Amino acid sequence: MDANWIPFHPSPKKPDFILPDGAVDAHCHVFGPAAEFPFAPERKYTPCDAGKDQLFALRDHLGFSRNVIVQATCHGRDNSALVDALKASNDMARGIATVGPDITETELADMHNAGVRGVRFNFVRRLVDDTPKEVFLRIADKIKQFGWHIVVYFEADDLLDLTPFLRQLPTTIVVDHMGRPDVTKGTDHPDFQRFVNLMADNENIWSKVTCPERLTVAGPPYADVIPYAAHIVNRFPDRVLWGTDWPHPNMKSHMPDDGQLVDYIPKIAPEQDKQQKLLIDNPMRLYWA
Ligand code: 0GY
Repeated sequence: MDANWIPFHPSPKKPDFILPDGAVDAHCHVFGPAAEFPFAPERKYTPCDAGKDQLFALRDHLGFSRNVIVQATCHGRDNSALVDALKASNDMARGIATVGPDITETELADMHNAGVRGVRFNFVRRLVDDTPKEVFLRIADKIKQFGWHIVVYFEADDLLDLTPFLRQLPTTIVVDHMGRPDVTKGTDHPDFQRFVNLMADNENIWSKVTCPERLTVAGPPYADVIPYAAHIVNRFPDRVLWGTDWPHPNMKSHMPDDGQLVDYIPKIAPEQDKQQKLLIDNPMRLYWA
């Protein structure tokens, strides 16, 4: 692993918040293990191993029932570690893959049978090289017949430029980490309001209210991020997802305790009906229907 890599928390606490039966961790990854699933040559980072057995053990420890595993950029377009985890999950995991424009219908069908339900388009420059929009549109055209959706990851500063492209996508779109707002600006700031308006204007756009540990300036327990996530949950309760982001790639300031992250959930969704939607109804509709 990279010299400055911070490995995932070795012994997260048991959450104080008891997750409802059937809760879905809708954003997490697997890394390797590299001996079995080598990292991609074009990767921008080399992480520690964090395989499916460790992910499933964390799921059980925290009280989740299911996982949605998102292909991590360190594996490039080789989705083998992801598919292996899905096949081992006993139907308790779904996946988001990364594919190129030359992916065939047979390859997509095989991934669908393994549990893949979408692709990720990544615009974060420190993670991936630039992909032309036409390439993404070709991929979108191929995957839509499978009923898949598209997960997009971008920085807040890129939202304005990306909006016309997002409007062109033919599927449900899930935005990672609320579009990464700058939490020093306030929820009324035009930048965050631009993201809120994007969701208000486009009913096919969902948001993961994830990664307070990435967005925070104050640090744990992430009080400075709560108003942003609570705002999105309140306004769009039927289009939000929550996940741990284990094993937390590229964290530089600190490594979160995953149990403490679960304790953050009732702070952004205090009402039981909102928790039910966030943790069960929404991810089940999108991934297991
Ligand atoms: C995340 C965030 C990051 C990394 C990746 O696939 C990835 O490498 O998603 C990041 O570095 O911000 O969602 O896990």
